[in-house]
Amino acid sequence: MVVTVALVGNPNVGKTSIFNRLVGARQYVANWPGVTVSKIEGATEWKGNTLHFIDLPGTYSLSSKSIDEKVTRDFLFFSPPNVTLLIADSLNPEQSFYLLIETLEITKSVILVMNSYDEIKRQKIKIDKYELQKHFGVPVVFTSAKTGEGISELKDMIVDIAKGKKIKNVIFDYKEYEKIIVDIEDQIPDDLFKNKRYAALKYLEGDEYFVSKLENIVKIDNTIKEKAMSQIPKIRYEYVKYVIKEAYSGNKIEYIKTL
Ligand code: GDP
Ligand code: K
Ligand code: MG
Repeated sequence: MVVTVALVGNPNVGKTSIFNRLVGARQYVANWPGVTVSKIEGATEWKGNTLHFIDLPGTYSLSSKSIDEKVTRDFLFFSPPNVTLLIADSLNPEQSFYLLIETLEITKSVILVMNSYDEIKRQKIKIDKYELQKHFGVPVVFTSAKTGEGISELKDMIVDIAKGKKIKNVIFDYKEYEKIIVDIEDQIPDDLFKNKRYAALKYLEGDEYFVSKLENIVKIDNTIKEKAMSQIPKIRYEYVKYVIKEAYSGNKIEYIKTL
């Protein structure tokens, strides 16, 4: 089978290094339509399957505030790949996990790639894979783009996910905002968005695109909306901190002490 695989991650987490490990020299660069952001693609054969990779622009969020965020978000939302790799920096997971939660709101076919695992071992930090899997509802692969560790396991996992391997999904809970999210979802016409929950959430967060699509359709209290805009990212960060505390042990790196 042919599998399209997108690489998503914060800047500097090793996305391009992992991409190079996956595809070797078989890559080509173009531009995304209409913008001067590079579109890097490449393919590899793996156990009778063609894996086609797209290295998306590095981003901290998917709220489409910058061109890079918008290219990444629009690609995931409008041209969903079969599998998405969330490349995380294992040494600095907070922002990576935040982006993971946002990515999981668009697609459930995500693999959490815990990169720079060589450094984790060197610094004698322990990460419990099963805690990460349990709390995020995604399969986890530890990799090092430096040594090549985990790359074969990652390609096997990509094929498994593309073939429909079931993962126990976690529905992220926005607590007191759940009622408002459902209220907005109910006001969205069926033919407008397939993923109404995502549209509702992004509308609440003030995302330009979803606001423009929904501002004349959805009626909600303005004070609630304003509060939600700042609280929703906070709820995600609280959860990220909780998961890091559950999953990380051994030698503590500085940021964990501050959580
Ligand atoms: P990108 O911005 O996400 O595409 O990140 P790059 O692939 O350009 O890598 C950023 C930096 O991290 C480079 O200096 C890489 O050599 C380094 N790097 C990437 N992956 C690893 C890894 O698994 N282990 C270690 N130790 N360094 C890595
Ligand atoms: K790095
Ligand atoms: Mg890069």
